[in-house]
Amino acid sequence: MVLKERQEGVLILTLNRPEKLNAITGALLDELYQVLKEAQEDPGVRALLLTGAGRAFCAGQDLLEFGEGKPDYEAHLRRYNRVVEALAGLEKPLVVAVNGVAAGAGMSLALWGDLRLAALEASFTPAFVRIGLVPDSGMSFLLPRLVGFAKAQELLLLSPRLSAEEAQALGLVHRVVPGERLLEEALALARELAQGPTRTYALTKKLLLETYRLSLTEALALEAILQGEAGRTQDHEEGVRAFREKRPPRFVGR
Ligand code: T3D
Repeated sequence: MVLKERQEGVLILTLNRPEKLNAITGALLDELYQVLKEAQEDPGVRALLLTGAGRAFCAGQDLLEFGEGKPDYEAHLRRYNRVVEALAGLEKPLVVAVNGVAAGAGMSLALWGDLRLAALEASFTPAFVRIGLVPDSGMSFLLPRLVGFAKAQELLLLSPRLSAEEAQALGLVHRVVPGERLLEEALALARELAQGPTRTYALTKKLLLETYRLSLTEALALEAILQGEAGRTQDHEEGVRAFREKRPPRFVGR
């Protein structure tokens, strides 16, 4: 259900249930969690790229997974939450290539990307409220941070279907490209990141997430601690040396 392909330092993950618009099942969540955990621990993986097979990125929870029965939502969400924690805590950059519709938890997955590209024909819809559910998979946390509280209220209560360009105007997407160039552009970006100072990316991601809940004084203290850590990396040394020698740096990710 999750295809994996390695291209140099980039791990490409493709949600692969195209006949179901890559809708999420418990089994898919467990597989995704496993793959993310392995990627986190593998020093050879220095950037990830997530996309969907077929015409959709991901239609969110598979609404037919539980047949006529109702799932125990609280228990089911624990399977979601560990994936979201793995994405949020991923110490490597994640590029997301939204190739088609991203709905519900599928939209959340897309938003957890550090850099988000969308095909011109992609679309985004929170979807939760349309089936009487509250936002989950981190959507209530991330959306107001990305678009502001007022816009998040509107998106979550009305659940419109946004075009890729509308999503870009709101800051949900960084770049919109023609569908036929999406993977090529996303891969070029992931490759660029895979050559970068991986540890520094991890620390930068951590700062961006953490400082939201901190006071200025606490945020400055955390910056100092993490700068201390970044300053001890080989990549920092190399960056400064390369600057002095007027040449591009050769980062090793440590
Ligand atoms: O534990 C829990 O369950 C709680 C967790 C919740 C997390 C969530 O993600 S809640 C939100 C769940 N997702 C949705 O509500 C989205 C439902 N789907 C749609 O609104 C639309 O299908 C789309 C906007 C995604 C795409 O629309 P469109 O017009 O491009 O395609 P379509 O014709 O509606 O769908 C094509 C097929 O995919 C269709 O099947 P069929 O008729 O060809 O056999 C449709 O039923 C199927 N499909 C689409 N979304 C889902 C799905 N099948 C199962 N689950 C889906 N989410």
